[in-house]
Amino acid sequence: MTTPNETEADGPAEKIALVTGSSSGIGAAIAERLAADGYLALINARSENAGALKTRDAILAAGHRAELSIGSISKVTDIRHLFADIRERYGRIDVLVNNAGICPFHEWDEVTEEIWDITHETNLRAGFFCTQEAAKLMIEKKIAGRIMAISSISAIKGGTVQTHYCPTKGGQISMMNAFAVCLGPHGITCNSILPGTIETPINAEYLATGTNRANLEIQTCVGYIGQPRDVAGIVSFLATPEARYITGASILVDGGELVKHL
Ligand code: RM4
Repeated sequence: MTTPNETEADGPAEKIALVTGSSSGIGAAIAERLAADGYLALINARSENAGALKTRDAILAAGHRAELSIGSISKVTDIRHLFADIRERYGRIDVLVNNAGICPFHEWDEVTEEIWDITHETNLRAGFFCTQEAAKLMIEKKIAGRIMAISSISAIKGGTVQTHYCPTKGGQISMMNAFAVCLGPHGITCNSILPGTIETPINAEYLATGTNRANLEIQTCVGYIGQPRDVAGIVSFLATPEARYITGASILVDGGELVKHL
């Protein structure tokens, strides 16, 4: 049996990393970081929007490689199209970061079936079927790949306006754990990253409201809110051969929010 990450791929030497939802925020920072690490970063967004173009152009301007991989991942058929395109264009995938996510803030008694469904489709179901497609291609090409989910501290900690969102984040962890068991024999690792509050468009309005920012800052050990690059660093490490023995792990990147009891 080959040692994980020592398998030889039969595709081109170029390594491919797909980051779902990478037109802004944490996803964009991850794509930039993986491109800086030498991957051809595939920027995914629902449509060829300004953010996706900006992310790609920033990577190219830095002298690294990126291409757009546009397509919705909310329906399983769309996901299969996206991966068929990746297979045709590159013939391989080395890293999949299941990052796409939404967090429509709503009080628990205002959550409708539609809000529940779209949150679960985007945050959990899409990650499952992207992982299924990526893993098939990795196994076929004998690639000791890396699969990650950008979960959240909210998988563990409740949030007043996140009752529908928290279970999607918990689900991502158990899903990565289950995939870690299935894919470990192929040298593929599956891990979850749990960011705390990170400054991104998803929470820009929330952070700008009243004392929300100050309240969140004080909840951390370090006294400030994290930046997208703080999450990109751990993704970068998990993608390396040095991280071959880390699988089924849940890694907090929260400025110590979870351990600080006020
Ligand atoms: C996170 C966590 C953060 C919030 C985001 C939108 O997973 O709960 O505090 O800013 O969701």
